[in-house]
Amino acid sequence: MVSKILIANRGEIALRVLRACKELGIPCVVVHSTADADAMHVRLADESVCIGPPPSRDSYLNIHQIVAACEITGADAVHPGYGFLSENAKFADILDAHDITFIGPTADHIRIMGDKITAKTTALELGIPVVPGSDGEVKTAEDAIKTAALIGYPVLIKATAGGGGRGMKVAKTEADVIEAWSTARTEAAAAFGNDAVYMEKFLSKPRHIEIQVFGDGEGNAIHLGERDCSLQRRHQKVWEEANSPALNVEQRMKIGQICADAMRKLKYRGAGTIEFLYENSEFYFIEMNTRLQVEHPITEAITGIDLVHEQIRVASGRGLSVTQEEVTFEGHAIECRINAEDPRTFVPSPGTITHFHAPGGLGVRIDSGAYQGYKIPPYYDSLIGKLIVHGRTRVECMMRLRRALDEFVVDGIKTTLPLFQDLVSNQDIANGDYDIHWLEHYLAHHPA
Ligand code: MV4
Repeated sequence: MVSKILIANRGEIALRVLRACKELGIPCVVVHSTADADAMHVRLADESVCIGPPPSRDSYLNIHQIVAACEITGADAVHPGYGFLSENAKFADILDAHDITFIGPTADHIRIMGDKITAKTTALELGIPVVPGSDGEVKTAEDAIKTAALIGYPVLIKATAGGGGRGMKVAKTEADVIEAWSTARTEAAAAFGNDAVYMEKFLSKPRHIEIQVFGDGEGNAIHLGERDCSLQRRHQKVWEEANSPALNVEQRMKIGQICADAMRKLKYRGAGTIEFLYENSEFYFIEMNTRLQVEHPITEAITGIDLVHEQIRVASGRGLSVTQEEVTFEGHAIECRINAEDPRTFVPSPGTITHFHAPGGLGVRIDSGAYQGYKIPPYYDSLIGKLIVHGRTRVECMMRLRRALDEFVVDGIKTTLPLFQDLVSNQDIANGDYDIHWLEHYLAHHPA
């Protein structure tokens, strides 16, 4: 049983986890860098430990400092949030060796999904549909030509150690494929210290749809439907929704059950997200994330299930609080990521928030550690909060979102709020008619 949780993260997700701990009556400790001494979650935590200077590698990524903070405070579990050490198998192993519970999957499952070739092979074996492509690594130039001819052009070459869009090369014809393969390998070796690459059919206009899964580590697993995360810029999600405007209930239940069955076979533990590209009514697995995701609140909104409570339950050996039959999907939810950035160029805009007023009312949730007078440090990502809106229908959700955006005031810094004002009134968005390229195309054609 988990008796005291150390939160190894910062910002809105540290606050999110802290709220779950407080509701469950579990004492919690936060660790923070010197740059985050004034953060909201540090004020609200039962205990806090300063673990180092601002750079992440000296603080939020410093495993030894975090383990020491557990020992000093008597924390017997760590919630890693997202980013930082959340998908670091070595960290999970080290906590295990210290008899500290990692609130997440096993180190082995993190490792399997962290290597994209192994992840894809595993997905295929578990019955999940994958993108047509090479059988594992493409090791030679001849192999690259042969595989591409079999798949059909265009093809995409991806680094096994990449993920999230890093280390990809397109080859449109046989004339390009050797150079693309060779460049991909060189860049992968330099970026990740691993030159293994694989090849896939390039899907030209897919949506990005991901399935939320949850396992108890003992062979029980459920799915919590999907999120459509197609609206992104440079692999940074901007707006996410659940359900996807592209799916009907039969499609949702079919892909969801495939994913839940796969997680049962894997004996997966904790929260996971299975990422798909979706094109011409077909799902194609690309990657699995073995952590809680930024956009988890839209799933919470439509299912009523607190995903962090579930993570803590499972980590404590108490299993899931619901069966698949008990999971229902009610209405529609949208999340807007409020970043301290220019709303057109996305250039970071750190500094002091001189005025802050968050919207409220029925169906409106704000996950943010921001407050009037808060100084956003320049060292970390620029997410300052999330606006999550829920309605009985997608139309009601959009009406409520427009109203909530009108109430939202953040002064003193630039934020992405004006972009959402534009998107909420856009006809394609109203129709749910967008793919992974839509936002970049829109921004190119709608300068400030
Ligand atoms: C692809 C693809 C098209 N075809 N794979 C980018 C992030 C990484 N998770 C996988 N990515 C892609 N893989 C095939 N076979 C297009 C992308 C892609 C993308 C995927 C999801 C969300 C946004 C994206 C933006 C550009 C490219």
